[in-house]
Amino acid sequence: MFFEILTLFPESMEGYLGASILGRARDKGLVRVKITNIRDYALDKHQVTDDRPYGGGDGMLMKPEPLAAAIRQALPGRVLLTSPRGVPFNQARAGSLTGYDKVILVCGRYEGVDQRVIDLLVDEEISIGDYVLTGGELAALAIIDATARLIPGVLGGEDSSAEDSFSQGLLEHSHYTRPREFEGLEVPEILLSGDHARIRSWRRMDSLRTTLANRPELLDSADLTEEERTWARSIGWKPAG
Ligand code: 4FV
Repeated sequence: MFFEILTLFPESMEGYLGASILGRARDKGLVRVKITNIRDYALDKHQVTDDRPYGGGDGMLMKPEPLAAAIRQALPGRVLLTSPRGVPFNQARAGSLTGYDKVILVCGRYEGVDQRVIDLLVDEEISIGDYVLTGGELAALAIIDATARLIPGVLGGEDSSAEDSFSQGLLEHSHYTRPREFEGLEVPEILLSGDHARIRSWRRMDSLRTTLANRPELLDSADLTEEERTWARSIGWKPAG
């Protein structure tokens, strides 16, 4: 899979994209990442990439010409603009992005970009959360990370996406490793039992408990057995509707 990132701060991306799992995936050729500096497409002598907003208001905007030229040189590909106005990014969207040969990630800066670039060249605006960043670079990294790790072969044996939060519509169960006792806290006995059926159901209950505590709305769309629904209600779940 090929990701091309369009940014005014290419230096801010290399570190993360060169490390650990993503770095190895690039070395293995499973993931290709090209980082393009939008300023290289600002053709005036001062390579200006921002300007004041029509209609007044604070802050600056990304000029259309350099951005449009940078996007066009990267085509063909699925063009995503990272922006707080965007459709919420989630695990399902990460999964569907693996279906594209190339994804082009446009990193906004300043107050945003000229709307005409969005109308002419952006396939979708995508948001990683209801807060405002100084730039879209972190959002682009999050989208690449969440998508790349779903590509077969990217996660080695030590990791697997099968048990991921959201993979079963619930938050992930709690995890424990050695030592058995840490600062007075023991590992739940059942996890030491070797009884995999009982361990699986403990983990399922733990996922339900954690999901009810942190993301109760997920329970309404999760695929639960009748027994799990009864148990979830017994610990306080109030199904919507
Ligand atoms: C953002 C987000 C985000 C807004 C102004 C870039 C910044 C600046 N991107 N999810 N939340 N972007 O805050 O994706 O242009």
